[in-house]
Amino acid sequence: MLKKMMAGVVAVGLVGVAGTAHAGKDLDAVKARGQLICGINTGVAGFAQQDDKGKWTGLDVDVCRAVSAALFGDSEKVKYVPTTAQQRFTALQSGEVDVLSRNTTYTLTRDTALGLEFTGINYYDGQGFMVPKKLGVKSAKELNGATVCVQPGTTTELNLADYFRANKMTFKPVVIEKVEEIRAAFYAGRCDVYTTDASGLYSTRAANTPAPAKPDDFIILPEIISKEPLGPAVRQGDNQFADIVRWAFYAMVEAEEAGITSKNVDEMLKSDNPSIKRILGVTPGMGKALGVDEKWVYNIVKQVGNYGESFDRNVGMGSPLKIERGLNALWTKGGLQYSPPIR
Ligand SMILES: N[C@@H](CCC(=O)N[C@@H](CS)C(=O)NCC(=O)O)C(=O)O
Repeated sequence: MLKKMMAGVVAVGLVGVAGTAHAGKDLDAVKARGQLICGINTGVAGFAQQDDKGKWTGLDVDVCRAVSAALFGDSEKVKYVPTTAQQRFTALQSGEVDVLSRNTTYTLTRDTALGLEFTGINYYDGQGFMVPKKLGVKSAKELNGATVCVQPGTTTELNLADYFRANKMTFKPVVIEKVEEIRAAFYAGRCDVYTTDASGLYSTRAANTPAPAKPDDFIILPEIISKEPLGPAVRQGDNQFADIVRWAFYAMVEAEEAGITSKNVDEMLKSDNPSIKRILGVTPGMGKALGVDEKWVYNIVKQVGNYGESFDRNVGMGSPLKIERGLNALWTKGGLQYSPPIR
């Protein structure tokens, strides 16, 4: 086994030295198929949701679309595969999906032991608690003894246990895999508290509160108990494919910073700014380096929009969720969204 691994290491090393790396097997498979298979969640409004015609939209869906635009010049060459929190890693490891773009927290063990490669962070989040207003609870510190609804296979489950232990409180978990069932359980009062990423709480409250209850009947407590950097991931083993997924997302962030939008991108093709010319492929080189068409960023921005446009449309002020940019603002505006230079 060790010998085999060493042989692999030597082979990889040689390819690297020779600089003649071919597209890896994942990228080859995607290209041969002419379609990207993207694992998404089963339905979290603003992140991945399906309309009555079967079309998926959302912030996580836009990452899939950006990768498709970079690869095929067309953002719609994507097959979407809904995955629960528990199934998602197997779906990626087994090759059922090429990429996972599904409110998945980037952690050490997922990046190593699970064999994933995270390619960016498309939403900086943290875990929160939602409770019915009528409980009169104002702080998570008042939750001692509470019944808490939580999805298995999540960082949520782990943080929940840590938080209660650290604060010397107890809780009774109600563990339910399917998101629609956990929502139903919470709204039916089977648990006092629903805990997940704050984005998921905002989304659930805005889109899934069943009438006659109103979103305002529920509050999200002020404590954010964890870091949940959510981002796309691929399997380890195909660096070029990982690079394309990584830079497809960065391109959206870089475009926002450069002021390139889906509305002005055609005008921007005429810009004299050397950086914009490079980003949009007017000055060639970046596409070649990544192994995609020189118009890759143009295609992403024209068809999907820049990161700010995607954020506003799906989860921000242009959406029912009305989430503030907060940590997801560009670094130039006090946030954490930052793309390494496209050069
Ligand atoms: N970010 C956390 C939680 C992710 C997660 O699965 N959250 C739930 C609640 S918002 C979800 O997406 N459910 C949708 C589904 O199961 O399809 C993780 O990576 O473990």
